Amino acid sequence: MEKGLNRKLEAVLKGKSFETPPIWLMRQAGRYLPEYRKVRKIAGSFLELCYTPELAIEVTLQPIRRFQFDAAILFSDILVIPDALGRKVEFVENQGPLLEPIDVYGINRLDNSSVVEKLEPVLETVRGLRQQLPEEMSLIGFCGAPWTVATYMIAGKGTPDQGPARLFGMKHPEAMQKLLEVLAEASASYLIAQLQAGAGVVQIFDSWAGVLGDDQFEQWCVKPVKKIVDEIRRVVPDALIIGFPKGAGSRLKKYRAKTGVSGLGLDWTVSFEDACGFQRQGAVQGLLDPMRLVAGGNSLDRAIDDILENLGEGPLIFNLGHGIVPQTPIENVERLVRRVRGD
Ligand code: 1CP
Repeated sequence: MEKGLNRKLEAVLKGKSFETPPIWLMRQAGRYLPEYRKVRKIAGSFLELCYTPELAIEVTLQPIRRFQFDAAILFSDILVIPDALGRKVEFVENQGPLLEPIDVYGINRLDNSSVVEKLEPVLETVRGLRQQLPEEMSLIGFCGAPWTVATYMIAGKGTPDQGPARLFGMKHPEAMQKLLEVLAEASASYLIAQLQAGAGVVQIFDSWAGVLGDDQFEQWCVKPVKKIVDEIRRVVPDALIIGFPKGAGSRLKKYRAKTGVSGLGLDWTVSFEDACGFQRQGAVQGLLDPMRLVAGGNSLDRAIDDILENLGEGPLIFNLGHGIVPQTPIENVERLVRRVRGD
């Protein structure tokens, strides 16, 4: 039998529908879990946790043990790519990532020739996870999309609307183009290596796609993601790839058609009417507002039922419209899984 044929998530990405959709949650490993906070403490720094296979495997498996999701997502971060490119990357407690902001000079000196080699500990985590997970459980690998990773490299931190990166791209269009190309090449090799190490699906997170104008969306979001998808499929022709351009709204249809991703991640601002339209082109994932999972109760139940009623007949991956937030009560995650599965 073809490997992974009995995995629901993979089947949905190939266009199949199920009465009970597969479910996993973005950021399913993380600070809302006490067992995560414990391991995080032992690891010392966040990057140390990402680069210690034994610990990264453990935190990847924690939410699977608790909630029996249909897929595990590799525990890592999108900012391991700038780290592997030799940029200074740090995660400050309760503050988020801090990087040394890159300039035109820094961009011209970037060298992506040893990115995959430097990320060997992450690949070891992927191999270890594939060995430990049951055959029917999917393993998702991931990277950040070039634009989103570039926003952190340029500003040196998270910002509300990525003003610094947008401004940089307007003042230095050629350097921006170069940065996105370097990141696309590095990300493609990294995702190919993850697929070869045992990931059955990869997701490209473009968390900041929604702050771009039309022309920039095409140049900075669609074009580099298409480059990654083309490069992956040249080496792994049947690769299953989920694209999540958060905030892309009405541009989502064009995004899937142009980039060639198999599945489309949707945030909670997408209407059911639009989501149904996208689903006619292939699998969709997401839609549930992470705040519903904090609220719980009726508000959560109604939102789950709406998604199942509107999208349950087509290829659907049940997920949030963005990552779980740290204040999410664990019992609400349990309630969500039970309701989706009809238990
Ligand atoms: O101290 C801690 O424990 C740090 C919290 C944390 C965690 C648990 C960070 C810092 N990263 C992660 C893990 C992570 N990041 C995963 C693991 C797999 C999973 O369970 O889903 C994934 C897929 C990511 C991806 C990621 N990192 C994105 C894309 C998705 C998204 O949330 O938009 C982004 C933008 C990042 C950057 C980042 N890393 C960490 C933080 C707090 C941030 C966001 C910074 C900001 O506010 O802009």
